[in-house]
Amino acid sequence: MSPVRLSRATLSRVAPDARPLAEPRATGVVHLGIGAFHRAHQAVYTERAMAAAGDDRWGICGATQRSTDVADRLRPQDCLYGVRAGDEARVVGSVREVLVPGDDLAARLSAPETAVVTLTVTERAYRPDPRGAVARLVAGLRARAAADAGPLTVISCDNLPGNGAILAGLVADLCEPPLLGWVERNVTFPASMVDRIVPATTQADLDDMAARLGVVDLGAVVTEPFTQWVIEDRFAGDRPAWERAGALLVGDVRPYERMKLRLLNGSHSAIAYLSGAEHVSEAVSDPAFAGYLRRLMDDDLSPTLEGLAGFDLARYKESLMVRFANPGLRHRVSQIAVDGSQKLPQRLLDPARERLAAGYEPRWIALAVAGWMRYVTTARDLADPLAERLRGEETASASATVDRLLAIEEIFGTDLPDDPVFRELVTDRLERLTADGLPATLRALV
Ligand code: CS2
Repeated sequence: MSPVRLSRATLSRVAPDARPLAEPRATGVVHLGIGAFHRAHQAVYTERAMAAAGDDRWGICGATQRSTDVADRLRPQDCLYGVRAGDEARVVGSVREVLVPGDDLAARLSAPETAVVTLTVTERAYRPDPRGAVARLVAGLRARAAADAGPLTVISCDNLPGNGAILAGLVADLCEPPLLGWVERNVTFPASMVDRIVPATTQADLDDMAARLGVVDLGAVVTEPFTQWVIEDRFAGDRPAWERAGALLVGDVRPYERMKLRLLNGSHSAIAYLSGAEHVSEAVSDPAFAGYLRRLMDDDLSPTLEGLAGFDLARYKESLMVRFANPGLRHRVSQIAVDGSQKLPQRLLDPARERLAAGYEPRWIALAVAGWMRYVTTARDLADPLAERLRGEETASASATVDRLLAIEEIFGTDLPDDPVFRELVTDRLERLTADGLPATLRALV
């Protein structure tokens, strides 16, 4: 492996067609939560937008929430890093700066050149927390109001329905009245739907990137060719020309958001808690499990989607199966299994509710929920903000486990525990999974 590290000074070693498309001269975007997903998604759109529009004001200042790992990797590389999608690898040049906790994020957020803030802070960051990402954002807004630094658009890119409105509500909860008035006049919170599968980078990925670029890149990310970004067109001020990079600016994000959260993320969670596979591609290569996923999507999830007139849903679902099967993406199911208590409601429980209200049994959702219940009672080192309350006796009966977990209102609300159909379905599925295992359960049900 070449010992030379990627940086502006060593870019000449990289093949010309793999060099950055743009070299930003200002920092118009602040991003909270600069992980692999941001680097493979919004940062790529922003770079393409700058190149397409010949507008170099949209460099990104990325902030990390807890660790300094991303900063340690990117700072020595002048914030350059490679993205490989399929067989194509190239260096992305939109990130200009990485801040760690303790750095002056408020200064960036209150700089007049900053016009847009994007966030990928994961679902758990949208729980009230006076020290979390939202609090840091509010501190920045306070500084911006004091500096009278102009309007700002804040775009949540996390997998939550109505993510813009949720964020606006959390911000409002932390603002004192004069600040709240300023925010209402100067800041918008468009909703957005983001999609690109980005597995955590492995050492093998780093080695592969070094071989492709000819320089060592410790910030590399590997992703799939597919990418999608749908943004509610409600900007407070200036913005990158993201539509020139393929983003869709629309009046109403909801139909897209629901479709993606339920079909893609809902299937992902079902895979994570049920399949027992190590990688997503292995799970879907089992015909019985793939058959289950199709029933889940067709019978329980698709009927809950609306506002997609003219959209080829059958084709979308087929494309999801192909994306899941991608053998080049070593997407570990353990990565998806994290924080299930924060993911299940919008992915699987809302559609279950809607099916029940329409008089149908959400049979396949119930199996995925039972899979999650089995997972949280048997997993070691459960990564979930509710871990303490989720853990239970492995030897408890299925109905005792279902009773215990359904009672967690933050996850199941007050309606689902009261619904006898849902309770019975989940208990039946959990009994079968525990007694017979997944293959026999699928043979009996699908
Ligand atoms: C996944 C998502 O980890 C998870 O919960 O379902 O990260 C998924 O890969 C992305 O939303 C795809 O756009």
